[in-house]
Amino acid sequence: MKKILVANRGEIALRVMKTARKMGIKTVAVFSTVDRNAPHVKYADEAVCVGEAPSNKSYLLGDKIIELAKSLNVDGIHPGYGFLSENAEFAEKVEQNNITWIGPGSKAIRIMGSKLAAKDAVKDYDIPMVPGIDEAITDPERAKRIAAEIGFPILIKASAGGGGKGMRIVEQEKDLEDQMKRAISEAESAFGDGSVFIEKYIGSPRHIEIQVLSDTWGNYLHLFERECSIQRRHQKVVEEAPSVVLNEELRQKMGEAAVKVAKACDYVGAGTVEFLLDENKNFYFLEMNTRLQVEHPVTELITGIDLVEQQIRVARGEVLKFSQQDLKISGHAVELRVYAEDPLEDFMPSVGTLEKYRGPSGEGVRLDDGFEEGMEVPIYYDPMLAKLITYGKSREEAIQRMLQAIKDYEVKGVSTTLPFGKFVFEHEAFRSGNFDTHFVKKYYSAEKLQSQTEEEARLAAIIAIRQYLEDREQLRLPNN
Ligand code: MV4
Repeated sequence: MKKILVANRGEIALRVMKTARKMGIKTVAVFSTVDRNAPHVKYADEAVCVGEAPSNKSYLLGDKIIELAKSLNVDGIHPGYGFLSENAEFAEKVEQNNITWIGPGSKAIRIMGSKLAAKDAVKDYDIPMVPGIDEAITDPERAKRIAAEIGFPILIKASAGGGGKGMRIVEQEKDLEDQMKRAISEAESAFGDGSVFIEKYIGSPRHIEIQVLSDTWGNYLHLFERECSIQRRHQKVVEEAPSVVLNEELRQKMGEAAVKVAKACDYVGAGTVEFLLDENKNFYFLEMNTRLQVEHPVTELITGIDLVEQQIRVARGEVLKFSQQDLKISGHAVELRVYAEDPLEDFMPSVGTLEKYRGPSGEGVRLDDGFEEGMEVPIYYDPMLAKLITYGKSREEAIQRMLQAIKDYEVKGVSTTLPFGKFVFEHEAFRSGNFDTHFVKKYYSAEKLQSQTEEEARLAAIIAIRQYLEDREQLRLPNN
């Protein structure tokens, strides 16, 4: 493989290209008109414009991207995350055009794109599932019987949904029929597929996911877990590896279950198996993400494995050069997603120009970003500016480095989630490890962040005055 095209933008396009370059592979960037001067375009060896700013006129134009790839003699396409990364037809077309798809096969993408198909695929593999049903349901009477069996509250989920879309909690039987009708029509209009199913509602779960990796020769590995419970509206904001709640035994069990899920769909490459972990540390398979995930760096830092390099090697048909026994967790990593959003205004996207943009650096600090000072934050795409990742020998050291890095990060012109990150990393619940997916809802409010910031400013002022008075005393500065 001599040349790869990265069908993406922003930090992930850059991140993929960096590994390609390290491996001696040439890179091709695609870009929309608003991204003409973006870092991923400047970094690439070659770059082509695919279209106008809206994604469906540029980064989502699969056929056009394949044509461009062919005309530039590209050997492989890496889709990053989002956009075309979980589009089975696109993956197929890439391969049909004799270009290597750097991702899992279309079969795995298709199965895992449907929650019911996923449940069906793994059913013979002895994987813990949330109590519930594994087929679409439309009859309210049947739903009532099933709900009575598993017990309220229950959760109605859309088979085609993902990231929490189309989910409804039902507390009692009298609401079930109505909620089910709504869920079906919502799923119908949102996904063009009205299939819904029922599960027991797990009230205070942690979201733990396992990184898996496999080659085309039948070797499957897991690279341990990531803790992703700190999220708001199904958008992750803080991730870490390893999780503080897993012991060796549970880690091994979940890792083995994740590998089985990967085997069940003949998975190839890097993928992620999501689980819920309840208060009693029972885990349940939720879904599999058939792409490189945003939060992959925390896994890279604790394992020393470059996941993009492995994706490329596997796509080239190489055998994985390490086994499960070779993999060890070393140290601890935390990640903060830095969004151009205002944490004081309910995380509204904050558009504008990066009048000042200086990222932190230092020992144990990794910054995956795709922006530069002076750039405008486009309104057309995800407003994530950067991922700030810190590493330490211990969790405490990783957190301390994170807090210092947040302090050192200078952004002017847009609001960011940096102050929110500080709030999380300083919070007692996060520090103690005693939190679940309700962390943000339970502990965060704009008022708390505001008063915390004001209190810090007040203390800083007191310290400055004290220092001034002390200096004046010692230096016998003129008292004017
Ligand atoms: C659940 C659940 C509780 N019980 N399923 C949300 C996104 C989708 N991937 C699955 N999700 C959930 N499924 C049962 N049976 C709670 C969630 C959930 C959640 C899961 C992971 C991370 C954050 C979450 C936030 C709210 C709800």
